[in-house]
Amino acid sequence: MERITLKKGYKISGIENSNYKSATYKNGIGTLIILTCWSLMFISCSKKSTDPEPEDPDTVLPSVETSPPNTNYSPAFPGQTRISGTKTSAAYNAKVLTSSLIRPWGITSLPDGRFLVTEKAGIIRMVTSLGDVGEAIGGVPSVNASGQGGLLGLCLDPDFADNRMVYWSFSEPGNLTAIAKGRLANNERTFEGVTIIYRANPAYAGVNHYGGRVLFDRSGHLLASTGERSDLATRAQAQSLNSGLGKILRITKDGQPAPSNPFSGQAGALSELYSYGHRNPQGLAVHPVTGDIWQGEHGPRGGDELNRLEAGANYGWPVISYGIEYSGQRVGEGIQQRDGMMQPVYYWDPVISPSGMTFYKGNRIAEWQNNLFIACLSGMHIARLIIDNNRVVAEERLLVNEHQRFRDITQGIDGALYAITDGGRLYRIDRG
Ligand SMILES: [Ca+2]
Repeated sequence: MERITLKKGYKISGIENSNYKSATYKNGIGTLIILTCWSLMFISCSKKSTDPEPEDPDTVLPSVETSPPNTNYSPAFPGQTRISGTKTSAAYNAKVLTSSLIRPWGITSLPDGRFLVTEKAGIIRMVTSLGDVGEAIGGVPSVNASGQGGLLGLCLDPDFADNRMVYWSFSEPGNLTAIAKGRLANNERTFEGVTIIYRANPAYAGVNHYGGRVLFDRSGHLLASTGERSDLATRAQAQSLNSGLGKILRITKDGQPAPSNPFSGQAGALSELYSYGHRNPQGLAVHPVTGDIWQGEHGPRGGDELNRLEAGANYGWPVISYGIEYSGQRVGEGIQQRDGMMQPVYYWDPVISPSGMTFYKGNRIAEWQNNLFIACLSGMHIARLIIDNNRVVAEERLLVNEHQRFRDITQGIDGALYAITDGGRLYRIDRG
């Protein structure tokens, strides 16, 4: 397929056209633009020393998705799925730092350049930026590691440098998503004063869809994602304001509802809810410019979603979805839009299984600035999304040749990206 290079062309094509056919340009116009860009390159070369930020040309490619969709559902707006592809122009490489982690699930960056990593079986370890893996840190409450459960996501207190507090999500025997916190002891061998600060009730005897990410927002409150526990018996609770299932919760460091929450004081609603109608959200990230919370969730067959969260909003599951049941049946009434329910910013059909995600805030690769990177399980790649004006305008798949189920990704203090895989690897992805 022909590749056309043009400056910022994807922004126009990405928003106004949903597929490559319309995203490509008529050859004459394309040639003109290429010639213009070529001329501009000569000009920019000659004045490079006076131009502090020569912009890289952005490459518009066909959509990265070439497999047929599971449904014939139409997107709600152009560019909501199968946006134009793009390709990082800077050289970068991915190095395996270690392969000896065991089912790692969450990774977070410490101020000194090391990392804390959770393992599904119920362990938190320190890992250095060279890939040296430490012993299990003590003091962690036991988990139910059956099915999709276990020790899940983790994050540091915004004041970690002073208070050494760490927060993590896990499936507590019983059986529900819970949030714990503890102080990393000075000797780094144990967590001190560990307490379980929140439990997403009701408990349910299934072992799927726990959600499991935790993240501090800019107001210093802790966001936690919970799944609807997968089964038809509990699924509808994603729409219920008095259930902790299928939600994004916003709590204080002590596990109490954050005071400014949208349903605070409303009869019949849990005050800790921030948004609802979620299926199995495994990705949370704060946009580095807007401060908005972006969220990724596993959909049914063909309905993985990227959402931008608004306080009190209903994200639709299981009433609306772009996917179908794995059996092939429609979900509910088989509708994709309804008044009062938020549309995903972007969706994937077939699914990629989006798990942990992070916005890139480093300067190692300038063109990645403020892009969203999503660790994908069944997709076996890292998705790079260029986002402009709250829309996805281009998509790239990174590390596809590694054939790994990527579970989480974070940025190190060195400005490189670090990603973990179900197979036990830790990658550093950096300028090459
Ligand atoms: Ca949704």
